[in-house]
Order: sequence, then C-alpha cells, then structure tokens
Amino acid sequence: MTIPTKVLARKDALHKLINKYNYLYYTTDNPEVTDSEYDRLFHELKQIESDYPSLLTMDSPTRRVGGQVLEKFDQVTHTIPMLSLDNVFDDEEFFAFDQRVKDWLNTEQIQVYIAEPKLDGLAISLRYEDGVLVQAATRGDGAVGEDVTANVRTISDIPLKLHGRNVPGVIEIRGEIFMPKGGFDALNKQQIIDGKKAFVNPRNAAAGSLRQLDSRVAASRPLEMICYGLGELNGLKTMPVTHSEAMALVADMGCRISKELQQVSGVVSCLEYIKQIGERRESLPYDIDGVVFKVDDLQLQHRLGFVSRAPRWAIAHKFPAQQEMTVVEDIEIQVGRTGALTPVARLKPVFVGGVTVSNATLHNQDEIDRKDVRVGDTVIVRRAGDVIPEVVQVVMSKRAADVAAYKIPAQCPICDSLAERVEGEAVLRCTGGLYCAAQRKEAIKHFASRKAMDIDGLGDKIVEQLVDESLIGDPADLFALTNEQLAALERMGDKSAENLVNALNDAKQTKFARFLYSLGIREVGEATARSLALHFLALDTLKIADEAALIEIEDVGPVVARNIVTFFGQVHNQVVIERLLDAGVTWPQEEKLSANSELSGKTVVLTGTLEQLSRSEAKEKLLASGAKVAGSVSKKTDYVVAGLDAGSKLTKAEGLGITVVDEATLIEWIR
Ligand code: I6G
Repeated sequence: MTIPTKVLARKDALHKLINKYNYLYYTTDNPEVTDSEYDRLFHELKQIESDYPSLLTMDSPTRRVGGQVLEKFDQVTHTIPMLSLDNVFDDEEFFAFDQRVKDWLNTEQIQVYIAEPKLDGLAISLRYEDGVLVQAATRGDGAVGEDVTANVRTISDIPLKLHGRNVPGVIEIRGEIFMPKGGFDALNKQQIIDGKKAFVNPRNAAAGSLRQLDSRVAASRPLEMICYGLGELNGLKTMPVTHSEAMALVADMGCRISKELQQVSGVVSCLEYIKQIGERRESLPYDIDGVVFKVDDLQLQHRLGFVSRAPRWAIAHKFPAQQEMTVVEDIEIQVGRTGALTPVARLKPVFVGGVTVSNATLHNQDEIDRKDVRVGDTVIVRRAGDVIPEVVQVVMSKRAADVAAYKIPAQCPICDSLAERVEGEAVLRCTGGLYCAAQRKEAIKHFASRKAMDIDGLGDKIVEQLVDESLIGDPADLFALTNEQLAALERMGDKSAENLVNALNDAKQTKFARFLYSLGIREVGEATARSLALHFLALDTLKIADEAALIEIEDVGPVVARNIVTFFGQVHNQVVIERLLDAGVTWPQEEKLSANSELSGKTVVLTGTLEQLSRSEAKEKLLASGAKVAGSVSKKTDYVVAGLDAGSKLTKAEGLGITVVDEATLIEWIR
C-alpha cells in the first residue's frame, strides 16, 4: 500500500511531538501541554498506525511508555515491564472495549470487572523480598525506571515489612503515589510563605517530591500510596485466581488498596459505577482522572494478554479533561458591587471539564504577578466540578518576545475614579461609590435578587439598560418606573412591562431582614441581616446603633460593625432608605423572641420529607425563631428534624447521640 506523503509527514511530526512531551512530562516534571492534548496526539498516531500498519515501527512512541530516566537516580530494570493502560473517552468506546474482550475470549457472557478510580499520581513498583521492602522504582519508560527507595521508605502508608505469615519470597506490589488535595493546598501555602514557587497541581507536587535526592525533603511532603496490582510473584503457597483475591492479599499484607474497589458485572453496571464516582469526584480527598476496569479472572487476563504497550484486559475510562490549553485574548477589569476591580482573562473559547470556557478570573494583581499572565499568552486553564475556571499556568515557551507585563489600571475603567488598595486587602477598589455606573448596576442587581427584595422579572440585562439609559440611578428609582418607560426597553413588550410594575409593587411588602440584606452593606450577608433584624427589631434602632452595640450580636465582628455604622452614616444611603420607605417598602414588625424559646441559638438540621411544611417554610420559621439551619450533621448540631425516608443524616445524628425530633414537634416549637 502506498502511503501518502502527507500521512508520512504527520507521523514524523507526531513522533517528534510525543517524544518531546514525554520528556517534559516524565523527566522534567514541567509539562508543556495538557494531558488531554497529549492523549489526542497519541490517539492520532495510533490511528495512523492502525490505518497503515507498516508505520508501526520499533521506535514508535506508541510502543513505549513514558519517557527517559533521570541520571541522578540509579536505574532499575523491571523484571516484569510496567505497562500502561489504554484509554476510552466515552460510553460508546467503553462498549467497544467490552465487546473486544468478549470477542477475544470467544464468548457473549457478561464479563465481571473490578473497578476503581484512576488516581492522578505516579506509578510505582514496590519490591518485597521475604516480606522486606528492598526496592521502590518508578515506571520510567516501562522497562527501566528509577530507584526511589530512599524517598518511598518515608511514606507512612507503605509498609517496610509485610504483615502476616503467608508472605511470598518475592512480591512486587504496584500502585500510585499521590499527594492528597488537603496536603497539596497546605504545601503550596507554605511554598508561598517561604518565597518558593507553588506547584501547579498535586501530581506535579508528588513527582517533584519523589525526585528529591535528599530523602528528608520527601519525608516532609504529604505523599500517600494506593496499590492496584502485582508484578513479579514467587513462592506463595496458594496463588490468587482473581484480581479481587490478589488485592485482598495485598491488603492483608498491610498495603493500602482503594476503598472504592468494587466488583461490577456487565457494561451497564460499569457505566453506573463511572457515574457514581464522577458525582463524588470533587469530594474525594485525591485527584482522579477516570475509572479503571480490569477483567477480574486472572486466567482470563492471561488469555487476553497484551497488545503493544497495554493489557487487553484493562481499560481506563477517562473523565472529560479538566485542563486545557488556550490563549488569553484580553484582560478586562470587572467592577463589583463594592467597587472591587477584578481582572478577568478573556479566553479563546475552549471545551474543558464538560463546558465551553471563555473567561477565567485572575483575582487580583498579586495573582497576576505570581502567575505572570500577559495578554497573548498561551495558558493552561482548569475547570473542576462547579468551580470557577482558573488559569493554572502560563506556557512560557509559547510567549512572544515583546509582550508587556499586565498592570491593573490605577483608575476605574468605568467612571475614571481613582482605584485604591486598602491596607491588608489584595484587591484594588474604585473609590467612585454610587457615582460609578458599574457599582450602581451591581447594587441594584443585588437589591432585586431573589434572596433580597426578590423582584420577579427584573433581570441583570434590564437593570443594565435602565442604568445606561439613566432611567434609574439607585434602588429607590425602581419604584417610580412606569409601564411606558419599561415597555420602551429592548426586548420588553407591554405585557412584560406590566408584569414588572406589578412585581415591583408586590416586592414592597417584604421582611426586615430581607430589606437589610438588599441594602448591600459590605459583608452583611443573609445570616447577619437576620441577626440584625432579630436583635434590633426596627430600622430606627439599628440606624443609630454604635459599634459597641453591634459587636454584641452574634455574627458581627469589629469589621462588620464598622461597615454598618459607616453605611448608615452616609447621607446618600440615608436618602435612598427614606425614598424606599416613601415609595411604600414595608415589613411586618419583628417580635422579640421569648427568652425560653426551645430554638433560640440552636443549630438544627432538616432531613427527609416533611409532610405539612415545605422545606423553605420550615427553614424560614426556624430562622425566625432564632435557630440556625445547617445542611449537614456534626457535633455542633443541637437537633435533627427527621421527616419521611430520612437517610444518612439521621443515621449520623443517632451515631453522635444528637436529639432527633419529628415534624409534629417542630410545628409545636415554631408555633
Ligand atoms: O496506570 C494505572 C493506573 C491504575 C494502571 C493500573 C491502574 O489500576 C487501577 N493498572 C494497570 C494494570 C496498569 N496501569 C498497567
């Protein structure tokens, strides 16, 4: 078969790229591309080799695993190669894997797999002779790794001597060394305090720690290991016949295996397992990038064997990439409700963590300086779970020669007022106050929001139009808007205008706490607003309270107290409040809580289905009775209200000896 020159050229380019990225990733711990970009290139090369088998030469990177070995550690030749895993990226590819297994075994029987999360760490092989740890080696290129025994010996959850009497003459236990998320955060905080560079992610931190020549440094790093397989095994009386048995043996000998290890039969259960782990991914204490499935029966594994660099009996189902590479097209400044100037990177849109990302916050000037982000830079962007996308790192090798460092302007980009940095704060703030249109817009959006005055139909876009067209300048102006003014706005018909005027009227009947929250006093959130309302009962009393009186209240510290006094002391705020009251904003008089209230100051958790009250009704009534409502049960919980089908929260409460009451008791208390 003649091979088109274009294909040959692409194959050569892929060899070069993959070899380079292997070196950067495995040898220098300084990756230049994201894992997903690397996976894509690898996939593309494998596809070319499958279309043109003569291109699968002995020097193809698809035949190798990882990169080169550093000079500074001794080399270790693995007695049994440390291979790698093939990946699938969606359910369809997973179905195809399962079918390949069945085809190879010539069966249509449902397959039994062992599943566990795929940790994002470093593969390690521990060699025990007569039960004693004699060597720990990295994977290296799969055939030859590095001797990191001195460092590995410092990791507490790796036994130096295996437990039990049934210990084989030689056993190689393989698994992943990683840094848990909590340990990583603490290490990075310390790195910054010490003026050292922060690590990009837990994997890099783990790799960097394991490559330390001084094992005392490794010992100070929070490394852990979870074992997932075996290499050489000699001299065991009864050999395991399934992977689950092998893992039970490993655990019996004192090695840590995954708590999530589970036997699953058939593809449907496998997909269910992936979904379940995916949902818990963020709450797991370590980073994972997918789920690994292995055929459980070791005899079947043996029959399936290996292809190229990976076992046919195992597969990694990868989650959508959480890191991708893109370009910073611009850096813009957003002005928040309190005037905080937040730099935001406008990115060339990129699909990451399951969504298209085109913005990432850069937080403040310190953060920009630390990461040295500049307009035009190629950056690695990360998005995990519901977390706001962030720029992890600049790819320095891709920076053009003449790009200038970025400085947040000294003036507010919206109103030109001076921006100043308050001592002790990282952010710059516009000093324009309500003179600044951006702050006005944000203040009005907050006023109208659901937890504040809850003005139905007054969305962000409408507020922006109203301010831009000078129809409103503060929240009180909202109540003077007419049907005609609203109907003239873009995408607003007569009916919507009428609905909005009605909603504004309805919103005038509010609650004292909501009103206080809607004023947008710095650091007065919902809970503080509620405490203020319950304590002072009336606006007139609160307005004249001094800092000493405010500090008396739970939730209110000196900073918040000062913010409240400053807010009510400013004439323009007094005027807006008067105008709101004149417009008809009102609330029922708050009543002093009876001192012997069962609920005052208590922390309550609601669980299960309530039959007579809705969840929000129950919550509102509890809060009005002076209780705090928490979402989870802890030692600090005073009462758990259990409705129908209450589950794990109830079990936990019982375990902690917390008083559990039913809905009827709750109704009794709040009446
Ligand atoms: O790289 C790997 C990660 C996790 C693995 C692996 C694994 O099992 C949970 N298992 C094998 C067999 C291999 N690599 C080769």
